[in-house]
Amino acid sequence: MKLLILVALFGLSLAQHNPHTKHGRTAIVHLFEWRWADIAAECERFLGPNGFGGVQISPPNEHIVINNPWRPWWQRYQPISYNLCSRSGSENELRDMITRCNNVGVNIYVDAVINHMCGAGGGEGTHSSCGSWFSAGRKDFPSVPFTHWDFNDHKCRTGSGNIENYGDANQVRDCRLVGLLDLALEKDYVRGKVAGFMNKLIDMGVAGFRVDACKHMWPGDLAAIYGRLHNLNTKWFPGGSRPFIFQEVIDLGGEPITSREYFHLGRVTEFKYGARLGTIFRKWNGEKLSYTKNWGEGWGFMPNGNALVFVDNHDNQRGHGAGGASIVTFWDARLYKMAVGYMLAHPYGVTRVMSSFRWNRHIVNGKDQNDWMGPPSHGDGSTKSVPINPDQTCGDGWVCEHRWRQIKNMVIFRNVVNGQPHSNWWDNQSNQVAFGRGNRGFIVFNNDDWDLDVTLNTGMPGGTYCDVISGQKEGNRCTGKQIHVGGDGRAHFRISNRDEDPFVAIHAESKL
Ligand code: AAO
Repeated sequence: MKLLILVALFGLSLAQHNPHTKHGRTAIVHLFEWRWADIAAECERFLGPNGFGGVQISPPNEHIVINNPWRPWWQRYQPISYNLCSRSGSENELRDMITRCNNVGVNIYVDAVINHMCGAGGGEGTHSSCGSWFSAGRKDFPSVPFTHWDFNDHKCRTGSGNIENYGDANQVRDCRLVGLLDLALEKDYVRGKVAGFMNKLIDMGVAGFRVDACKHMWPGDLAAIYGRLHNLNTKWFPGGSRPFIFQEVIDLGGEPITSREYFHLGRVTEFKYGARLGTIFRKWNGEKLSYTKNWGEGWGFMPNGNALVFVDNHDNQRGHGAGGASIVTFWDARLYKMAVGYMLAHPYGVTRVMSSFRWNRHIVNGKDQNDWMGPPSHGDGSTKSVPINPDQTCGDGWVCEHRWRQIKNMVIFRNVVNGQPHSNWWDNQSNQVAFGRGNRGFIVFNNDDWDLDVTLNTGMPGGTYCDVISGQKEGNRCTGKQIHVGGDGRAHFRISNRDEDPFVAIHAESKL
């Protein structure tokens, strides 16, 4: 019995499932490829004031610099060292960002690329973001330092040295993912270097990590590395807080490696969520929104306490990774706002909002020829900063989905309804649905090709509420639709299928 309690306590102390968001905040945003200086400003001028809980940043460590194709976004997934200088900025800029974001209650989560270094064909020289010399051919990275002893090639049993078959768990873990030099994480020395890198960031004040390519690392090796991580910096977090860990594992079924193997280590990305939600909102394969009455675990997704969910991510918005053509992105803005709205209204999982840059999408036979294109850049390849337009949108090719009124207001909605149960479900057995979150919020969707006109029990106290999709509450008035909830909690909703955004949401703080 005593032993059991000990085991349970130990398990809890290792449990890195809590995002440690402050002030009851519930959503994080991936500011993909943003510069540190821009993120710092965004925390202060927008994310803090609008209740965002945290930012997932692009990999902060030194990476390869590639000329052909010209400075692709994915060069940052090819580490050269753990020096903290990258396309997003210097170590000083990184530190300044972490401090300024923490000071306004916005956490920073680092995208940690620890499975591998650069591609085996990455050449030799100083074409790296801090100018460190390296040789991919000799597997020599002196500024870590890693040498050929620190890589897995001796363990890999495929002819090419690459992963050839996802049906074989050994090669998925011991061979090279798309030719990337695979680190020997079983070695104490390598674990120490990786943990040192992560600890430096923890001490600087980050709240946790998105760990890249976890399917390609043995859970035991990850447990050993996570076990060496410091607690979070007590300047901003309660004593004893473990770093939040969310692990990228693509599990759509059909492979021997499952998400479940990683549950005890932290949260895991639920890729089924966006793939299925995209199919539903696109109405493919006969899917209907009304089928989502039991959305979440009822759909075979992982347990709620393990899930990190998103509509799209930086890979599958451009055909990398997994999810396929069903994934909805900013390119399908009307559907996208509804899908993100649905995610943020629904209690399942820790939610991540995507914030993208535009690129010259050019699809031939289903494949985007420009899926490599990096962020908006100057002629020398340096990333452009993010200008804010008078209407609060972003310029220069930055999409800033997180600033779209509908999405920003649903992030606030999620905070307002936090902890409330999924309630008062209604559907028309087609693509019109509604649900509430206790007595704190209510949302209605019309994804059918005809109008919605119905009176529903919202569960909300009587009064006049501002719809936060067509507008919002400003002072004593609504800039968009008004919804009148009677003393009995019932309200009448009309949503034309031709409305700019065919959904309506109200919450306790949008009441006049
Ligand atoms: C670049 C070049 C390569 C070159 C390499 C080395 O593009 O041509 O060989 O450099 O020189 C990113 C880019 C890569 C890029 C890399 C390094 O996406 O194009 O390579 O940086 O610069 C797998 C992994 C997953 C990974 C995903 C992209 O499991 O971890 O591939 N995502 C992360 C990052 C990503 C990054 C890396 C990892 C590497 O988010 O940005 O790569 O750091 C199956 C498997 C999945 C597998 C996919 C794709 O998915 O299940 O595990 O993901 O295949 O290979 C159905 C199935 C579904 C299946 C899918 C696709 O949907 O249900 O399971 O089909 O077949």
